Amino acid sequence: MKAILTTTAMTLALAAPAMAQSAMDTDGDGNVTLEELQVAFPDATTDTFAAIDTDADGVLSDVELQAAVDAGLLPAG
Ligand SMILES: [Ca+2]
Ligand SMILES: [Ca+2]
Repeated sequence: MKAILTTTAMTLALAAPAMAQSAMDTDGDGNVTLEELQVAFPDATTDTFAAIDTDADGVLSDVELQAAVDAGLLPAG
């Protein structure tokens, strides 16, 4: 799963411009926290966050969010 997500993230990083993150990053620091994720997705849990946070740095990058949408962890748009 992690390898698949990483591969997807790398592919999307080349193919897709930033989209999902900017809407969720309410404080504009360039990363999406669990709290910011839950604003957009109130049903998101810490398990969901951990599954999306593939590099485990505690925040979600645009690449990680795009990969999550692509993997069906989050609804698109
Ligand atoms: Ca933020
Ligand atoms: Ca991360």
